[in-house]
Amino acid sequence: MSEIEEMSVPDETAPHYRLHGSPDSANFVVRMILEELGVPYDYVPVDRLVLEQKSEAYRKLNPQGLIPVLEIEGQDAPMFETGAILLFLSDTHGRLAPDTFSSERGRFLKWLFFLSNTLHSDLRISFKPHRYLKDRNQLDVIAEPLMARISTSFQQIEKEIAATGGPYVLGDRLSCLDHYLAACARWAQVYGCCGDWSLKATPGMRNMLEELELRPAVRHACKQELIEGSPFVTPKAVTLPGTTT
Ligand SMILES: N[C@@H](CCC(=O)N[C@@H](CS)C(=O)NCC(=O)O)C(=O)O
Repeated sequence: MSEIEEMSVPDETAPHYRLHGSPDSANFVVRMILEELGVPYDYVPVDRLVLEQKSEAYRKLNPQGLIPVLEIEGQDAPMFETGAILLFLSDTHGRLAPDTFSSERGRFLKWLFFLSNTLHSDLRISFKPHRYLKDRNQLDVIAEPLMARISTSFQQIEKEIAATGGPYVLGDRLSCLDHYLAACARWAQVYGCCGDWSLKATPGMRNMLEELELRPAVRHACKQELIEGSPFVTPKAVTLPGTTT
């Protein structure tokens, strides 16, 4: 059975999931993984235009007022933090992450935390830099060093792909790292406001993104997230009012 066929087998024993999100926000990563795993889930739209994520009701799910949240049947609290959700889903379904005691586990974990703590966190600043400045006119102060940090992070992953021989971050094995990285590459190209970043200097990553775009689960997730065309290699922003990361 090919990997793509294998991805579409539904897991009948999966707990019930409710994903809260808004088009092309971090829930996109979680949705790609749910689609890859072939597990059923409900989707609860959060209207960012009216700042629904900051409402009292939503903050009961995530006190930070951030998207996404995944409610999981059998868990005693809703989950937030994209990286944690990916780890939970991959481990629960035994796919898209190396097993706990495998020799690749440490490598997987360090890159998952790197994506979450460093790359995604820096990207968040680049999407809304004014939140980190007293004065909007001070954007120049952080724009260049921030973009340098983001480019360096992508370069570090590019080097890892070269070291493992690719095509994926872990080498020949697809994992949720690839989906998380792909979304970061997408957002860096369409939503950053501190300078241009492109795939020109990361050919290994570009190759992985080209493959990922063809996966039925990824294409289905994009459709649900209102993402049109090539999501990662030549991405276009979702123009729905209120949609930015
Ligand atoms: N560290 C969080 C970051 C989540 C995040 O940045 N969410 C954005 C959407 S992509 C959000 O909720 N933005 C709305 C806001 O800041 O009010 C995670 O990994 O889940």
